[in-house]
Amino acid sequence: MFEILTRRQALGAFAVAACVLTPVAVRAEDVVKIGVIVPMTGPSASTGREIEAAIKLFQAQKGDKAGGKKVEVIFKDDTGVADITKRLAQELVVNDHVAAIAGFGLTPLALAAAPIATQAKIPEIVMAAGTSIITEASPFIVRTSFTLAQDTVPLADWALNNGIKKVVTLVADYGPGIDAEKAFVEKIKAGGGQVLDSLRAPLKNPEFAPFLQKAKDLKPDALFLFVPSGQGAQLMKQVAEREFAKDNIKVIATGDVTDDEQLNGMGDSVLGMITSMMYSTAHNSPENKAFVAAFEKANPTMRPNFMALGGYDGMALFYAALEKTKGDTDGAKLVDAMKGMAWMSPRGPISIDPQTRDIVQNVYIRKVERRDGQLYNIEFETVPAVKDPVKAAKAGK
Ligand code: VNL
Repeated sequence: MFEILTRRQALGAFAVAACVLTPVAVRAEDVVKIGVIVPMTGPSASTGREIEAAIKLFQAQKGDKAGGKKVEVIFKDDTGVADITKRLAQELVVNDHVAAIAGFGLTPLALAAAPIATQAKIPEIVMAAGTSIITEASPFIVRTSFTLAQDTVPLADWALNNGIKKVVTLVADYGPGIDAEKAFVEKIKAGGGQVLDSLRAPLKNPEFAPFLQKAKDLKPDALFLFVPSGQGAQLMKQVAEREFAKDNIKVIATGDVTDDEQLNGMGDSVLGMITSMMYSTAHNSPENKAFVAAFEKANPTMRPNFMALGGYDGMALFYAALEKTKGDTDGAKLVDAMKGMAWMSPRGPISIDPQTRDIVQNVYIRKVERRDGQLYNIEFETVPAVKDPVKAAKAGK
């Protein structure tokens, strides 16, 4: 029903409306945009979906404000193609005026964006890719994922301590695979072990069978594996067909292979498999239990894997940096704020190495077990506060 308002009533109503409206209407300069470029289609689509889900969860939990600014996330699908990553990064800088770019599902994609971050002088938060060299491609790169060497060296130590002397390695033939191979081979040799062969399978449409047969024929104590997230199920199916256990050959890997996102579908043949990684869905901490419960509630068909953590913690880092600069989006100031930042993640305690801008974190040795009818990577040993060994070795020289 309409009533005719007195002049005083009308003014009062207007004042109330103005009060209500002011905090809602956000001025353009109070909005900070971050462009997240990930593969959401193509062979690495699960990496993009995990990161997107984790970032959305972070904002649902913590709100969209940091350092007095409203944080707006723009998601872009690069389909896993480096030229597209680069073009999207350029568009995000030029058209959307983003304060940072983030994501990067594969090493070549992270590297393709590096010159854009350098030119635009904005942070590039690497949430997935794991080749050591990446952080050296731009002073604006900060990493919240992991490096392959970081996860691999503790596994090589475990192998040496568990009677493994002769090994064969099989990795995906590109940056992170070569890093994993190098880290494993160097450590095994330094520990008095023997490397019978180092095999590399193509990254695209890999056919693992001939490599696995060759590895089996060499009769090592252990076969070490790395393939990127998304390829583990296919690899482990072919591993199962060869029944390595019958020849007393242990199959060990980085956690990329027994990826939580695919693990449950791999079947009983992976039971007992030993891997190393910086995150397991089954990580036993109150922070992780709360994280997994919230993630699975928001995404009932998904399990958070290590990629989700890269996204979640990358967002935490961006928020914390904005808080520290009090909303100043100057890229160099944001990167400076990120250096040395330390916090408790669902994966355990983490920090950003102020010298290298790489992540320092625990690495866990795990065993695949069935719990409540589901397959999980159950952690049984913790190597605390591991730095990227490649950069640590360079610094020591
Ligand atoms: C990379 C490393 C990608 C580890 C991954 O999954 C992974 C990379 C997509 O640096 O390309 O599990």
